[in-house]
Amino acid sequence: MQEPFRIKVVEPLRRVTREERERLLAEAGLNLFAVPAESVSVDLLTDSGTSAMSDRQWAGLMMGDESYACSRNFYHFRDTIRDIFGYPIVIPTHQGRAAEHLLFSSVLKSGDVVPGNTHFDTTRANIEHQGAEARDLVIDEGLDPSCLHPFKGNLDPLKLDRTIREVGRERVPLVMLTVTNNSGGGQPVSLANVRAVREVCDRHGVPLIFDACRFAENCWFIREREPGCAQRSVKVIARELFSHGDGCTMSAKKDALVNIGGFLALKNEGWAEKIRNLLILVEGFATYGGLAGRDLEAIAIGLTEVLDEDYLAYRVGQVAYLGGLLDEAGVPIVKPVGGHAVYLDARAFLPDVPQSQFPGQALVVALYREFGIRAVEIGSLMFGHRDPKTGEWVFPKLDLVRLAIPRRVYTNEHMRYVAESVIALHRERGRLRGLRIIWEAPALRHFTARLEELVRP
Ligand code: PLI
Repeated sequence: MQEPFRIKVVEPLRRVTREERERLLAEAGLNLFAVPAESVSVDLLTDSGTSAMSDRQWAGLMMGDESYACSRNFYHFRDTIRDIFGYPIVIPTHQGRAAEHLLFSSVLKSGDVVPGNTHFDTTRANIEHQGAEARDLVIDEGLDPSCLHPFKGNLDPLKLDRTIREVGRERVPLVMLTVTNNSGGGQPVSLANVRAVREVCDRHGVPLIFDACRFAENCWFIREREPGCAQRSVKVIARELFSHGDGCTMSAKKDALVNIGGFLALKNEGWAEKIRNLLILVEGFATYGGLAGRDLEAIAIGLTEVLDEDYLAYRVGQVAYLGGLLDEAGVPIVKPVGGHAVYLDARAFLPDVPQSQFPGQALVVALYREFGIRAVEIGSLMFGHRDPKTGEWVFPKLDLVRLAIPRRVYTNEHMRYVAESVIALHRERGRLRGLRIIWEAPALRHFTARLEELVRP
């Protein structure tokens, strides 16, 4: 589908030579988070905070009311969220992880367990920061990169029930459902699954909280794939989805089409007072939460725009276009293609590089060195850790490379360049080497780790 917008402002891309990229990679310790963005040709590191805002959103910035308390924009923000999500309590935060931090510091205690489909890295880290355990219970199909299940983000209700029984209700303060399931390949969760998860939660009296980062893309998939949903609007589907939950966290940097912002929304007051008190301590007053009034306005407008079905058809279509080109050429990708990104299956791409040598990161390094494309590893570097009891390395089941597509930023010609580059790399895959870590931080190591290439035996 053609882009349902025309381009009013452009940002030039600099040409970067292979020699320059080689030097920058060496300086960055083979970590793409340390490479200057200006030296990247197509930046697919993340779809987070990288959207192009619309003319209406830019106009909204000019309508910012920067009063300290109860600014006009807060009411627009709050009412838009109430309208879409149906949760009356709306707490702005400066981004998604701040909402997670506020929620988890207010409701978790050491030894708790938080079941979810697949926790995103900041979610997991914030849960672990409280001494609790983040437990991933995605359906088995979600762990098989080639399985064509339409809702591979679903949380397995049986595993959930078993987990709550095993650990005891008192150690499970909430269940977290991430839509779409980012760490599991950007795969959607079905309405039927949400209802089933809700049933299990009700049986045990456990609240259900959504991580709503990519809710519109998730609801688009529901409309496209779930029986009985084709005639319903994405907004109506979203209302039903969230009606089964007790609240949500959201990074507005995804499906609110803005460059910064987030929120926490709740159905009832239970946890809200404690959260608001903490908000005032660490983020800001309850009506701005670390954001400017103009940011709240841009989010309110973005949340409405993201539900436009022409936009969603184009958005999900562009990601599918890239995935289709790669799949046709035999490049191993996670299928079906997710909502915001195409995920390369690094273990299948580089079968000779063991997980202990970070096949995903090896691919990420080669994509930048050869083609100036920046992607992100979601695999052994991000999630690998030593078992606290045995000291053995534990690696995730999937080693993925995510090509995340910023919203409304790149054209399909950019997508074709990316596809041709990945296909060329796939042909040359025998030349790629594994990596080893030479420095790492104790948590979220993928952001700052330094690595080097292993010498071929
Ligand atoms: O980057 P934040 O703090 O606004 O949001 C954190 C966050 C929470 N949940 C999920 C599912 C995310 O995807 C997420 C952030 N994602 C990033 C940065 C990404 O690159 O996917």
